[in-house]
Amino acid sequence: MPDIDYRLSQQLLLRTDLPGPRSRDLAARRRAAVGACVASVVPVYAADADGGVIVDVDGNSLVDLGSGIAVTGVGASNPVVAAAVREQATRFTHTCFMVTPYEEYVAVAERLVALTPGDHDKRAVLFNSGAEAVENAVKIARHATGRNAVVAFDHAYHGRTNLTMALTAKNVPYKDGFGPFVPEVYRMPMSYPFREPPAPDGTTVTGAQAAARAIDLMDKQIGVRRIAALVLEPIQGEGGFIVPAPGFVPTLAGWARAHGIVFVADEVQTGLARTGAWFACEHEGVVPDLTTIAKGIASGLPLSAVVGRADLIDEVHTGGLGGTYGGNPVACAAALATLDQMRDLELCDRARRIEELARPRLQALADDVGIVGEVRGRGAMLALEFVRPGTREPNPEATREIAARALEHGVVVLTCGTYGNVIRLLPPLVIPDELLSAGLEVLENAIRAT
Ligand code: PLZ
Repeated sequence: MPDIDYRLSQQLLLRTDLPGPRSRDLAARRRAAVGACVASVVPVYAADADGGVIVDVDGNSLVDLGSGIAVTGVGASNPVVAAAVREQATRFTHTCFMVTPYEEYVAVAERLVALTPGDHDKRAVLFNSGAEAVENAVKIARHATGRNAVVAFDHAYHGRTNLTMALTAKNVPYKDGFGPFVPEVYRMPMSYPFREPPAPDGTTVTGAQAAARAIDLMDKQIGVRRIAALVLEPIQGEGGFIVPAPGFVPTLAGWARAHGIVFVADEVQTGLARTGAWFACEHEGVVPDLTTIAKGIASGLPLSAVVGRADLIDEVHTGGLGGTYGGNPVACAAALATLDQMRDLELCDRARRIEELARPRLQALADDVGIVGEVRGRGAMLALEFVRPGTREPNPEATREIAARALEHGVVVLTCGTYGNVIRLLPPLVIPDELLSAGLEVLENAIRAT
């Protein structure tokens, strides 16, 4: 990564207990005005952020190991992105692409068509959120195939809208009491190497075998000719940073292709340099029919995309997809600048370097303490799964305690997982080495203290 001039000092510095007095005041205002249904991971309120730090309203400088859930890869106030947003906002903030189109939308589509796996004829359509991208991918698949059934996997997360809640696996907090959900959504077993029961002959289930297990169920329970789409995260995010066994994703993608089923890679969390490649599918040479992209693409301005086979996307009638804000010009300007910065700062390399720095430390710690069952992930998408000592039983209590302790010492980490027993690391890709190291040290101490 070329040298970066950070605007804020890249250091961990605590001036008050957390949350400080100003954060506590804001929390009181919030309780009286904001719906309690919206939760926040940390109780401190942000005032400024840059590189790998978030400065709160009390002047505490925290280490950010979450990037606002994998969004601010190029930093939360990247100067190139900020300048592009400012410039676009002074010209126009909105016309609606469905009314008066503009170049910025076309330019983002061109970039995504070129960047996504495969050199076949592709198209892109822009939306606002990850969930909206996934919904539209399903709409495209249903329209293009004339079929209804959609398959998602155990531990999957695809969003909070009605269709994407149905695709999402975990009940609390995402689905509980919010049904009924759309019909014709089927759930298949995932490849989860750490929690995979051994095969009947005692061997470890391979990715190809795990895929064959799902394929057999799809054939018997749904009927291959009824399936419009398989929707799969190449590495599951909210479900626990589950990296399927090698061969799982390519086997499913190949089978889908052979049966006219649209293979949708949900790269909302894995996409755009996070795993050390532009897209996680590249690690196994998988070329999806459709890819959903959001989060990192516009550094937090609301933008998402469905990108993929031109024959599928252009099969939908003109006017069939859209939305007032989809591909908003300010968000597109942010995306173009973000993509430039990812290339110019060599952030795919940087994500691999973050793994080189962090993984050996995390693994050494795991070997040393009894509660880390597995260290896994790819690039700057790494996780620790916590268990009760000597077992594989999930340990959500320790996980919560460690995350709280890390925050107390100024490091923002996120948890995830079906069992709530995974700590995930998603640092901004531009975090300097020393700050990453300081953040890891706090996390290591929190784990040892638990
Ligand atoms: N697909 C793979 O990770 C969003 C959700 C946080 P939106 N993940 C963070 C929460 O609790 O709401 C996500 C994802 C994958 C789709 C989505 C949905 O993206 O932009 O949040 O709609």
